[in-house]
Amino acid sequence: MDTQKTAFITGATSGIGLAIAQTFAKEGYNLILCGRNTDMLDKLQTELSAHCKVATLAYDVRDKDAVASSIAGLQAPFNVIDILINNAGNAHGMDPIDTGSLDDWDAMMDINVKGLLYVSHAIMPQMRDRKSGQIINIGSTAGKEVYPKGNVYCGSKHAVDAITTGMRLDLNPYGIRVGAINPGMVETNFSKVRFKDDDARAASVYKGFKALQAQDVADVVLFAVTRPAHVNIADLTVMCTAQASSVVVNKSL
Ligand code: 8X3
Repeated sequence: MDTQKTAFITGATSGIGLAIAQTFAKEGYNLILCGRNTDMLDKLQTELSAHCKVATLAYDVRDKDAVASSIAGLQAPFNVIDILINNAGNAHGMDPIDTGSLDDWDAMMDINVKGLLYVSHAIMPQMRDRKSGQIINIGSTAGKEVYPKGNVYCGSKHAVDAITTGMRLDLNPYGIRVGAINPGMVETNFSKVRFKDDDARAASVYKGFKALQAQDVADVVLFAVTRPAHVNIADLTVMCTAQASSVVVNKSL
């Protein structure tokens, strides 16, 4: 990289976000890493500082005041954010719509949708004023199709899909690149969270085939941010070879 860019990554302490942080660090991006797990944020800051400058922000993305004040409080060089990776998000529960849990629904809409908006709201104005920047929202195949019992999770990811398009339209006058990377099944702690620490049920999701790994998605995100300035990866879906749709997965490969 000729000039050192700064990337802001939400949900950076595990899974896809962690892989993006580690990948970007090795490429020399300065990093602002966000998450709730302060121990992991401290550990990452120590580890990744060997490669780049690292700032950490510990907040719950659902807390709009904490999001706004912690981003407003960033000092140089972290107050100029070139790349925003809206990665934080999860599934909570997998129930038919008529028996779904309100707490699960709140968590998914608050984190996957409103959290993304709160963070973006705090960062988009500086990109607009500088007339440069890149925003990548980590969507999902669940934002492209709806599968049985996916209901509200799919709804939250469809919202991410629509919001990504809205951002691209409204930020177009300012030369800001906006795109979504939509992974299919990725073997992280995603299912462990979805199934509330039922390890056996979570492990069964990825049995019998080779799912995407977090690093596979991080590689795609790195590809998106290393394109020339006139190229915007607007909408990219990535699945493992065994997966053809949300419900068609070949477990005999
Ligand atoms: C994760 C993909 O199919 O587990 O966003 O919902 S899926």
